[in-house]
Amino acid sequence: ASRSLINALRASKPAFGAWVMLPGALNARMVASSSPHLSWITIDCEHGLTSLQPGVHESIQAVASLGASAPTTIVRIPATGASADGSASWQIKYALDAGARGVVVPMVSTAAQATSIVSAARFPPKGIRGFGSPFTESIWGVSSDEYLATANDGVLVIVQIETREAMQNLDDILAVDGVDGVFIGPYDLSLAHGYPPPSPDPHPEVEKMIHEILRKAHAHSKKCAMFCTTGAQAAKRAEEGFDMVNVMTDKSALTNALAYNLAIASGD
Ligand code: 3PY
Repeated sequence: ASRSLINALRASKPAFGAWVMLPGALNARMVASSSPHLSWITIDCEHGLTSLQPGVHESIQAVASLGASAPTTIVRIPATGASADGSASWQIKYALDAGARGVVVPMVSTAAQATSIVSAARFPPKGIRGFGSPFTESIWGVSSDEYLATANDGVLVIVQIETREAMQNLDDILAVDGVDGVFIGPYDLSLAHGYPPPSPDPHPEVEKMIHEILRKAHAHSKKCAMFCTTGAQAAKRAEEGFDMVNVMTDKSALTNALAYNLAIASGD
């Protein structure tokens, strides 16, 4: 169901997800209907090809039309924490107005940035989110009043830890009230610290940071999410205690499956 991620997190079960890089509502719906093991999808507007308007609206509507079996849909916005009071703020509004159940904000480096992001995602008096989208209630299947009453607690705010500054400010970021969880970006975290990107596993020094983030997130009672590229890697991360584990992207699912089957077909 569209609350499947929130239910899994409340039950402290690892929730597996998939990353939507390719554009189009049909693609998002196909990813969303791929497996009963899928609790959530992230529509990636940072590096992926879905536009915030109208792309995210169309994709979320298409996923929601799957009904009770739909995974929870969250959106990664393009703007980073550095613009927490500017672009990130209105991009969070666009994503949530489209009916997203949560936002992922890249490269959040300070507690002040995290505080602004929480505020952008919550209606007053908790935050500064404006009310007025005519789309949210039909996607959530509730009345407009009910949406207003439940959205603050029903929307996940997830900040990405993937910069040097974020590692220095980790405890302060994790202490911000209203941040539901942190998402580790192993590629950017590696590059920011002068290590090569994971291939597929991160450098041992990056691995230490990943485990420090996991440990500290749980010490602050926050959820910890990890980006993986294979099912085997995702199973290992779930075993290690990560709460949300991205298994792979739609783009790599497509190209890997084609390459694998073409190799078999041609006797390679
Ligand atoms: C990273 O690894 O940097 C990510 O943000 C995952 O897409």
